[in-house]
Amino acid sequence: MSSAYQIIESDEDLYKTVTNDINNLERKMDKKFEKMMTILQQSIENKCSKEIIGPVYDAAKGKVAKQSSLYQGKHFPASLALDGNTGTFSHTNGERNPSWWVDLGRLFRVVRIEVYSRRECCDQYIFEVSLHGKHTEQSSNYLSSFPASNAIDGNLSTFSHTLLQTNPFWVLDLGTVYKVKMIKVFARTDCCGNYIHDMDIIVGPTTNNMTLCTHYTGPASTKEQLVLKCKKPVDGRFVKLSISATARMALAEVKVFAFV
Ligand SMILES: [Ca+2]
Repeated sequence: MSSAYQIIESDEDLYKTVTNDINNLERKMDKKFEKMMTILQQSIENKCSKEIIGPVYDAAKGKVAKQSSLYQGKHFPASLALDGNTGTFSHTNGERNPSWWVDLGRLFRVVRIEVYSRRECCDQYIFEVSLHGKHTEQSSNYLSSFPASNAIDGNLSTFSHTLLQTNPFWVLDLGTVYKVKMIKVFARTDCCGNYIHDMDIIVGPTTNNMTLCTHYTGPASTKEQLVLKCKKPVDGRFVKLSISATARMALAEVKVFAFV
């Protein structure tokens, strides 16, 4: 056997040895890789079970909500849409692009948003129409210090007052049409509550198109607060109180309530 053949034979042995070593190494690496992948997979699954696939819950409960406006500047805040009670509701003013939003406090993976509409609408709710800054008139002024606007200044100690005349009246312009259901009339607190009697309350979209809301015979007492409900809701922008007699009309305060 020549020396050249021995070298080749020796190289074959070396080749086999190296090949075996490589195969062994690959198997070890495969096992380690397999183990790493198993650990990684378990890690992902654990994370998913806690943060992604975990139990779905209401992340908005108790969080801070806001909305683009409050109805009449004070009613139905955004938080009423998160109080867990479907009998209450949030409500904006009538406006362009109204919006409501909630700050969840941190990042969440949101999977579902449930929105509930008002359960009962809308005849269940009447609310005071803000009269601040609204236009008022009366049939005459007893004195300049008793203007018609004294009846909507929020102060029970000030009052409007007409002259003694036939069919005195007081009229309010709400600025927009409401579905009016109730009027509260506050008599003077110092005296003369009995000035309020035989009073018609009429409501309408224009002063030429008015409908009787209700009639109050009276007379009222000093400091009395009259709650006068329309027999049925009346769509109106103007609210007029008039006495069908020769009388004075004096009103400490008037409040109008309408359906939302
Ligand atoms: Ca007043």
